[in-house]
Amino acid sequence: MFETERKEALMKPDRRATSQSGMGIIQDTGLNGLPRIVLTHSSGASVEIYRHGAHVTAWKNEGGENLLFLSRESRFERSHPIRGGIPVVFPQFSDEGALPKHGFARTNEWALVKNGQLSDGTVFATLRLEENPDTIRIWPHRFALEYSVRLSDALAVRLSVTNTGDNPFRFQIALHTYFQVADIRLIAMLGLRGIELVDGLRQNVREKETRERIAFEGETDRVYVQAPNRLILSDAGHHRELYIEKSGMNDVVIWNPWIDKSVKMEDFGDDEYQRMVCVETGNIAVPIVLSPGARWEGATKFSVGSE
Ligand code: TA6
Repeated sequence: MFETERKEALMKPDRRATSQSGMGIIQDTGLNGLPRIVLTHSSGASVEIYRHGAHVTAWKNEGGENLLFLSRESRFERSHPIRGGIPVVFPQFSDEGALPKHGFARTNEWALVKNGQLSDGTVFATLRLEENPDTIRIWPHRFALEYSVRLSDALAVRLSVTNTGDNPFRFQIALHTYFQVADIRLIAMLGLRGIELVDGLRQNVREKETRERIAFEGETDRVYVQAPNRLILSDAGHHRELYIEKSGMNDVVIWNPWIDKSVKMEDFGDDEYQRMVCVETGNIAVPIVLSPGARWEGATKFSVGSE
């Protein structure tokens, strides 16, 4: 599919505004004057992407409801990651190394390198980040990250990493996706029974998940290692299910800060834990080692069904 995108994009002009029937792409300035890309699909669905961090901040259905969570306290500042949406985590997950937490991809400005519309009506934008003096200073490797966001009746995102340098490097990578839910106490994660988990709240103890329906009753911060490629987030309060289908990404993280952690987060409302959950897809437990010239890619597709 992505090869098709590459070919078809070459055929399509690069539009700077919406094309016929309101579909297509707009580039404007969003909050705090940060450059923003808005993709609109013929169904009325839309996606907002800030070039700061290649950060998807909204995935709106035809009714205009944001299916992703975005904190009302989020700081749209170049020095700070946006709180909510889909943060891109690279080359380090969390504080599992010497880099800034979750790495530097989410606090660098990415370039829009391609956009267009496929014959099936899918609209897409591709963004790119390469090494720069700031990244080289803390992570002495040359790389090219490409991030393709495709909107149809689903939202599909694909990440690729190319080692453009002369030495191998290792990295972790993840899409740290925040979903908006009606009530955290009424949701459940399905499909993780039997999967090994690493519990970040219990000194990273490892154990097998025994539950088919995982409810959220407190702070939750767990990595599921080698998780199934298709998972379901049941959002009973909205009478809907969110389907998460990953490829090339081994692990899944589920996270909710709950009450105490929410109060400590200055870019997150004290009560907002009730209306969000993170379901993250990526390669965390086993970092990837990339040889010079080699390329890795992984993808995740999000879609919605009624419950
Ligand atoms: O993905 C879970 C996690 O690592 C949690 O431990 C929590 O710190 C969360 O990420 C948010 O991290 P951030 O740096 O965005 O505040």
